[in-house]
Amino acid sequence: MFQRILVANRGEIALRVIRACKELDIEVVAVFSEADRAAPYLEQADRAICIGRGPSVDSYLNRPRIIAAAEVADVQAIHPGYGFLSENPDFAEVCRSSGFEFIGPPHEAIRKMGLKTEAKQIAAAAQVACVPGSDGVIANDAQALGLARQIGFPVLIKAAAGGGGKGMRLCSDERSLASALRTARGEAEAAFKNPSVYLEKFLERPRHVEVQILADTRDQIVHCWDRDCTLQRRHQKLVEEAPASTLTEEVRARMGAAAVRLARAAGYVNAGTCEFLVDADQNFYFIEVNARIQVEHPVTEMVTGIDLVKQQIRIAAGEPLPFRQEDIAIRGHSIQCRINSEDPENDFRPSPGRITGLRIPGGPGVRWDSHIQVGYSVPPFYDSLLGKLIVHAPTRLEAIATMRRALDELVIEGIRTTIPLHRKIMRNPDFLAGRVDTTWVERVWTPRPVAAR
Ligand code: MV4
Repeated sequence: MFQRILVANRGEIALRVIRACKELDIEVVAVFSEADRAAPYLEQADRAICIGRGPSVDSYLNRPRIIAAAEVADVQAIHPGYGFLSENPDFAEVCRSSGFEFIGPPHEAIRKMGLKTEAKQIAAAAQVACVPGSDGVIANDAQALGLARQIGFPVLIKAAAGGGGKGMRLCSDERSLASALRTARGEAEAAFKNPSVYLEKFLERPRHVEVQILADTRDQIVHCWDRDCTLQRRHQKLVEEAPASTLTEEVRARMGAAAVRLARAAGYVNAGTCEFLVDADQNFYFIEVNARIQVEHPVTEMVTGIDLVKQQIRIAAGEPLPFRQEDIAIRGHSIQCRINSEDPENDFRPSPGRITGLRIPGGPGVRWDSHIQVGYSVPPFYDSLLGKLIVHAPTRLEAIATMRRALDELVIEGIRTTIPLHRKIMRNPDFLAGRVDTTWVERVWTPRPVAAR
């Protein structure tokens, strides 16, 4: 096992990795930007090293600085967390070539999964159903038109190097296809330095269900069942649940098996997620792989009892998975609400600033994963996640009741947060009945002028 690990991240996920290291009796080195110098979680690391100025490009995205910190601190491995460099295949490769284990997939697997067209081709070869669409990137307008006519409009044009909803373009008729392709290529080039796009049938109002994977370096691959992440706003998830309550046990088992086949075909190692869209008839279609630990990983931990971050570290150290598929059961139901420093009354405008008061919820079935403290100032440079409120109870309705109670206990003063929105969602009849889809938050919770209703 490693003696010392560097955490190349900040905020709640940095603290989450620090906590896992403590429990594994591994020394942990944090890095921080000048904007995070006073962050209280840094004291929980054994050592903290400044890697540059506030803006991410000068610090958490600055690869030479992070590698230099790893050398100075003499660590054996680097945990990238999520976001920042976590899915950058070049960084993973540089870690390994600099003598540090990258706590994530092999750089070859990250590279393959980063190209959504390649991930889909691997999935299709592994008999995993994909959304009907182009086999690979679009070569020219004529090819796109022929294909769109075949699968039928509306179609969705997606950036091959995109993901997470970035660089998507909806096209509902033949007339606008050429211009939609041109715009999508331009956006893809600007955002990802890669103009390649592919085409898919547009699924109306799908649910977003993902399967958690763990793969060790000895060819053992298991899934840890599923999460429902349908509640999103502008591709930012708001509420996540495990298990996905709308799936039948038969569909759930087939989806897990499909995710394992895909991971095996991709040569995947460490923790990862296979994302699927699910239609009203429970048909599921693979869309992309997330080659990292995800923000929503705690709901899976709560229902399976598996510590995914500790497993990531053990896998990177070459240890075999300590369980088999048949040992992984779902116990009860878990829900996570993402608490952001954003004003839901004002188009979710970021609300950085100083936290002047804080009451953290507790009691049975409640978990609070957060780096914030009273007196802590939320810097303006990074994403707005303040913390994750997670609950676990025997059933979905009991979990919602626990979440309501925990949200009422949670008080964050000094800045605006998404807590009031979550309190309303947890009392909404459509949410209680599971009658939501990926367009629901924007349809129901976006304030519109009265005349437009
Ligand atoms: C889709 C889709 C409908 N049809 N693909 C958005 C995030 C990215 N991972 C995939 N996304 C979508 N892909 C087809 N062929 C609708 C979405 C989508 C969505 C998916 C999951 C959760 C929220 C969403 C919100 C808008 C669009």
